[in-house]
This record gives sequence, C-alpha cells and structure tokens, in this order.
Amino acid sequence: MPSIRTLTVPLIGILLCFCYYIIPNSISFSSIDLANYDINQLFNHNPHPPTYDPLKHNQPKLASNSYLEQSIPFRNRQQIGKENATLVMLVRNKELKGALQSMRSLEDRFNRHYRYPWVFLNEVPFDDEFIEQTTLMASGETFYELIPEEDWEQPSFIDEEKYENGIAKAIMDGVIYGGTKSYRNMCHFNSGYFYRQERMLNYDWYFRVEPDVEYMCDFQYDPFELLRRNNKIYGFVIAITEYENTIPTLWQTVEEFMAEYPELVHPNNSLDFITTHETSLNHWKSLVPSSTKYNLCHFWSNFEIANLNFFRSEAYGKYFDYLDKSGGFYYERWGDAPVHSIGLNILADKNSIHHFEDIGYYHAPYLACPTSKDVVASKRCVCKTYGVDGDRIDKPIDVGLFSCLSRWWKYGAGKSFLNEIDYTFNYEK
Ligand SMILES: Nc1nc2c(ncn2[C@@H]2O[C@H](COP(=O)(O)OP(=O)(O)OP(=O)(O)O)[C@@H](O)[C@H]2O)c(=O)[nH]1
Ligand SMILES: [Mg+2]
Repeated sequence: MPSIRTLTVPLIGILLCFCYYIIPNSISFSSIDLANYDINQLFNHNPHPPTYDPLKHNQPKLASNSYLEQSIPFRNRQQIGKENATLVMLVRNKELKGALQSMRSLEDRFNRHYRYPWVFLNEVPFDDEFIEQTTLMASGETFYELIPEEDWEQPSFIDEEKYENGIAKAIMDGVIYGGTKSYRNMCHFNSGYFYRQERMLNYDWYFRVEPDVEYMCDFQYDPFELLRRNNKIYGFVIAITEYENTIPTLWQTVEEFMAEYPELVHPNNSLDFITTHETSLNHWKSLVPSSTKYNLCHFWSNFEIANLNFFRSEAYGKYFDYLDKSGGFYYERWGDAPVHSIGLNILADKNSIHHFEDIGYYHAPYLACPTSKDVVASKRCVCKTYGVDGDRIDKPIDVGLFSCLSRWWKYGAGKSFLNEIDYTFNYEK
C-alpha cells in the first residue's frame, strides 16, 4: 500500500496538468479581433449586452476571474454637442499611455458633456490594444484611420540626395528633431494633409489633441459653437517664437508666394503680428533675433480648434502647394505651426482668429492658464503641473519672454472677451 506521502507528488502533477492544460483547452473565451471589427457595429448589434454596473448585486467583477462577454461594454455614444465637429489625434501605437492621459483630461474637462467623436490618424494600422483602450476612454464614437502612403511619405519631386544632405546639416547644426525623417513627414502631413483625410471630410470643425497634454480648467461651453457664433475660424491658446534654424528659407518662400498671388492676401490680414520687430514689449530683454522680416511668432499648433474649410480653401491649397514645391519641409525642417500660422496671418481676416484665454492647457514645456482668480475658481482650474524632469510648472507662458501673445493683442485681433458666460453659476450640466 503506497503511503499518502508517495501519492502526493503524482496527485499534484495531475492537478497542475488539469489547471494549465485541460481547462484552457476545453473552455474557449471568445475574443474579438478589434483591428478588423467595426467598433460602432459592436454597440448597435445588441442593445442590452451585459455591462459592469458596480451598483448592482451579483455583477461580474472586473478584478476577479469573471469575464465580460464583450471587450467593450455598451455605452450611449450619441453626440450631444450640436456642431459638425471632431476631436482628432495623429498618434503612434507606442504613444497609447500619453494618448489616454490627454483623452482622460479632455473628456473630464469638456467632451463627456458633448460626446464629440474622436478620429485617430496613423500611417500604420492601430493595434487592438490601442483601439480598445481609447474606445473605452472616449465618450463619443471613435474612428481609426490609416493614412495613405502618398499622404505621409515625401512627395516624388523631393531630391533624395538633397534630402539626405539636409538631414546631415540639421544634425550638425543641432536643429531640434532635425535628424528625424518621420518628424518631417508628420509636419508635412499636419501642414497639408490632415484636413483632406477621407474621414475628416465629414466635418467642418476639428480640435487637435496630442498625447501627453493636459487641460487645466473645465470648459463649461462648447468652443466649436463659440467660434461659429462669433464668425471665427481658428482658436489658439499659446503663441511663441519658432527656432529659426528649422526654417532658414521659409519666409523668403512666403514672400515669393505673396508676390505671385497678391490677390490672395487678405485686406484685413495680421501680417503686422508676424513682421514687427520692436523690443519695447519686453522692456529689458530683446526678443529672439531673426535674420528676416519674419519675427518668428506663430500660434502653437499642438492645440488648435479650427474650421477645416479654411484649410480646404483654394487659397490655403495654393499656399501649401507653393511651400511644398520648394522642398523646405524636407531639405529644412519646417514645422506645421509656423506654416499654419503664416497661412492664417496672410489669408484670413485677423478678426476671425481667436485667443482662448480661458482655456487652461499644458504641453511640455509651456503652460497656459487663466489669470483671473474668479475664472480660475469657477472653472476649477489647476494651474500647476510637473514637467518631464519633474520640475514644477505653475507660471503661464502668456506674457513670458518667448510668448508672442502681447504682440497678438497689439497687432492682431486685440484683447477682448468673447464669452458672455457667467462662469460663477454655470455649473456642470
Ligand atoms: N502616427 C504618427 N504620429 C506621429 C509621428 N510623429 C509624431 N506624431 C504625432 O504628431 C504629433 C506631434 O508630434 P510630437 O512628437 O508631439 O511633436 P512636438 O509636439 O513638436 O514635440 P514634443 O515636444 O516632443 O511633443 C503628436 O500627436 C504625435 O503623436 C509619427 O511618426 N507617426
Ligand atoms: Mg507634442
């Protein structure tokens, strides 16, 4: 008769075999191939799918061994906001965490009350995890779009050798992001292609969102509606100076464009905002020097709320094509921020551009936040964050040394309040 002790080892072996091999092979959990799945169909198929409700008894617990039948529980994603608008993020799969952080912030501060859709753009397909996590974070519908190769890669007229030489020179000169081809593609795409992507053609307005940004205040109103009602086409929060070594020949090319198409220059343009060079606004320090008439000021385009039809206009199309043909996006490292800004400053009425002074926003290394204590309190702003090195950031860039905001007040659309909203009583809807 074998002792209990001698039987223990084979018994444990059988048990382990049962747990690790037999159970997983006999029970199959259906998983959904999200990359090839129309997410929105998923919600419409079954109007009453099982969802996790922490307030009810006997619910499947997310942290237990229970599994929900569907990866993405049902949620009413019907748009509440009245504008034909979308939030848009150009992003890479590896930036998922930063994307979720930005989404969480914008959803909490604004979009959960409006449920505008999200459009995600990428030059490679989004992976299942990215799709699942961002869909769970969004209050509205989500769309995942693959950018066609011809909209992302450099145009065929770009001379390869000149391009390589441009990259080598940019590295030698210490140009920020100067050695990266993908960064050039990104700036080129953001300058001339995002608004023509098929999905984007469905909308009139966009709100550009980047990974790893933070919105510091409740919005308490719909910025798309505010722009439309006040005949604005573009809204910004930060205006700063560009690194001149990224754009050695941009201004010269812009001047050539204006000479060739004088009829496209708007009679009420904001050229003064980008061409005045006085130093008196900063009293004791001179502004960033520039070797051309362009003073390097531009709207910081990682935050934009704007009308897509401006970018889809004939005027902007001609402007972009002119710049593109010069090759400066690739031989140099032109950013989409100065390209968008100069386009707006030349082609648009300066009064159609709006500074959102009541939107708190952080994108490393700059913070924008309202300065009025009343606005800060009633919009529940937190005007403090931590930079990439853990350094505390609590001073808005507004009238800081590299800011061009005071110049915008003086030479642009002036300084005015658009909102008639009484924030004090405008609590959550
Ligand atoms: N799909 C895709 N998105 C990109 C690529 N490069 C940049 N982006 C996105 O384009 C936007 C701008 O890129 P960033 O790397 O943030 O550029 P930046 O704001 O000038 O630089 P940072 O100071 O590092 O934020 C972000 O939304 C990025 O996620 C790329 O190669 N592919
Ligand atoms: Mg960025």
